[in-house]
Amino acid sequence: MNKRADFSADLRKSAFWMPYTANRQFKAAPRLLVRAEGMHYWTADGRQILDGQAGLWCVNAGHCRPKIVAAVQKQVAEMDFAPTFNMGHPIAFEFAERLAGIAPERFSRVFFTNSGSESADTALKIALAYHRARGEAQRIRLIGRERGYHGVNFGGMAVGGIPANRKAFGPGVAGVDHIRHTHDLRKNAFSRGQPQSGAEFADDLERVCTLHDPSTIAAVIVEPVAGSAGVLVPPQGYLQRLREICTKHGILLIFDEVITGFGRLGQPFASQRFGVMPDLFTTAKGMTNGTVPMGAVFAKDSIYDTFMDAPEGIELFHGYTYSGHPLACAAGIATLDTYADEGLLTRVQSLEKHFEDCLHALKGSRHVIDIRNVGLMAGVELEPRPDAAGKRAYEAFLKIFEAGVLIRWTGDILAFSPPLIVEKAQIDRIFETVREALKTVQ
Ligand code: PXG
Ligand code: PLP
Repeated sequence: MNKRADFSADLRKSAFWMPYTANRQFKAAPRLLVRAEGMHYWTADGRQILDGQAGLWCVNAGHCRPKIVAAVQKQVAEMDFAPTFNMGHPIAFEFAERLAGIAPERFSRVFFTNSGSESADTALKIALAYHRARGEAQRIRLIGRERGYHGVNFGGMAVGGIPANRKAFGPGVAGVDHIRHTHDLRKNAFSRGQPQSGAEFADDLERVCTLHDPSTIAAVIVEPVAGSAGVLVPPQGYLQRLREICTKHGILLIFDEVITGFGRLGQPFASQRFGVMPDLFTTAKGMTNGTVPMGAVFAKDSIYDTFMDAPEGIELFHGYTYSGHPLACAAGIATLDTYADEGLLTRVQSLEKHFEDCLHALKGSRHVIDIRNVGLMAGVELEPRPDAAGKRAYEAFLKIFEAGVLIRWTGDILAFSPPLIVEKAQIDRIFETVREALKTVQ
């Protein structure tokens, strides 16, 4: 057993201020992961855990894949870091080319970031600067959606629509507004795949356009499938309608594909799955299989070309020290190789039906008020306890973890997003574990 596996310190005074975690509760009863391989984690006390959430929606090819490990090891020994401001290194160019190669047609430009949050802010800034570059500097408004998640930086937080992520942090960014979310339990509970009803929720964008004058709006940003808010699947026709309204008013449509990108829905990107093209889209997570932090914004050629029509000089005053970091690029190229070798970007097509059937067999289990899914993403919504929202799902999460399966919980929703290498028997095991746990959840 390796040294870290013996870790058993009292964490109650630990220096680590943990993200999105109830620090005092966690540190009093920690759950520590020390090793990972394929579909599994191992805990500090030696238990094997089936990973039902791909790390944090990111480890799409499973853990510690040999090609990726080797590529990172080789790169770190060869060239640890090199700047991309006024300098370059070959693998950043190579990786961008490879990414463009799996993107939808006419998305052949890629801007590197280090996370989904940075991708969201980068996309919003590109949208504003694009309109300005083409003489429409009055387009300064950014529109998000209720229950949207676009990371934690100021831009992404402002267009985001999860109240708890916003309320402690002041007024945010000026000129932001939101359209309504698409969740409709009354009509769409227990839908398999895209709900039939609700395309008209997209018309809420017309309301916002009327309110502000559409010529002041730069961009609308939505997740094709809302992930963090609990897997909200777009109603049939909804994304098409959003696209039409944006086109009609000259507004850029940004898809946030941080979760939906890299095969989660059975195509490289959700735009391909749903047949609706945005103008910009953001990615991160599965881009490097979670190995090294990295994100990217993909831009339509016409957007990039607009910037390149300007007089000679820096076309976009934006970038991160680590944009195109060599280790991340090495991990990313090896990730795309692994996806290609194993057909992972489309593998979900052959798993989706089995996943859906096992998932929906939870209908009728105690507390379950909705089940929803698309691709290899699913949410199971539990009825909240009176006066204790979120507690029931947390209890379920703990019981499921004790039974050897890691899943995600958010509010009173259990979320599922296993690595795309998952086998059918492992899908059975995940949902069987959930079914058993729900029998004892209060
Ligand atoms: N956009 C979307 C659509 C996301 O899902 C981000 C942006 C931000 O990415 P970074 O890399 O900055 O975290 C995300 C991230 C959850 C959960 O539990 C979801 C995310 C991150 C952590 C937890 O649902 N999504
Ligand atoms: N803050 C300071 C003082 C800096 O010098 C820099 C980058 O040079 C940043 C923040 C931004 O850091 P990064 O490029 O890693 O996002």
